[in-house]
Amino acid sequence: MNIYEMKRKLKENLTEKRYIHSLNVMEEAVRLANRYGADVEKARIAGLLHDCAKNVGREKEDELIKKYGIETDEIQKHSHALMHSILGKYIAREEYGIYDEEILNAIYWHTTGRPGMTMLEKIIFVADFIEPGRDFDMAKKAREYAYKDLNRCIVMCADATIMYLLDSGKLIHPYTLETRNDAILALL
Ligand code: DGI
Ligand code: FE
Ligand code: FE
Ligand code: FE
Repeated sequence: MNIYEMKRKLKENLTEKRYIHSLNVMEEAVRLANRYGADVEKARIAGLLHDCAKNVGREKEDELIKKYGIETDEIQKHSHALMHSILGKYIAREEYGIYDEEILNAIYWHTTGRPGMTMLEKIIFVADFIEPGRDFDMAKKAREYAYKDLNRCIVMCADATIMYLLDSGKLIHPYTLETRNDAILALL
């Protein structure tokens, strides 16, 4: 599938708002890849497709988890927000024909991050948070650092997510905490 076909299919499968967000993340990811010397074409595809599972719907989500034999832990199972990045990897492969493991992993890890992220994984994690459509305060602050100090920017993204999760009483996945700790350790 070429990028135009991917865009057409994605547009059919996402809400308009989510599709625009995806295009924004794609463009931000390309800018970050240029800045940090990552593979620009991989960043473009991973950015475009990172949320491809976002609007799947609950029933279909359960069906696909079974179909692809996706293994999840207790916390992931109870969070649609966490499941969409995991399921996204499988949808990108099965429905968009993406077989590049680096791209698939960047999609898989885009919500929580993980310790020891690759540059492409960091780029998608950050691009998702700072794309121009995100206009909350923390996104503005993180945007200032994205092109100066990527690890510091990751700390800011993780902090904002953790504060939001605490504030709304949601489960915090250990990966979310590990991402923050790993990025802080990288600053020391
Ligand atoms: O899909 P997007 O909205 O573009 O962004 P995303 O994939 O980074 O997802 C953000 C959502 O994921 C946000 O509502 C917070 C949630 N999230 C991130 N880390 C965790 C989490 N939710 C839970 N329950 N636990 C986490 O550790
Ligand atoms: Fe997402
Ligand atoms: Fe994110
Ligand atoms: Fe996103």
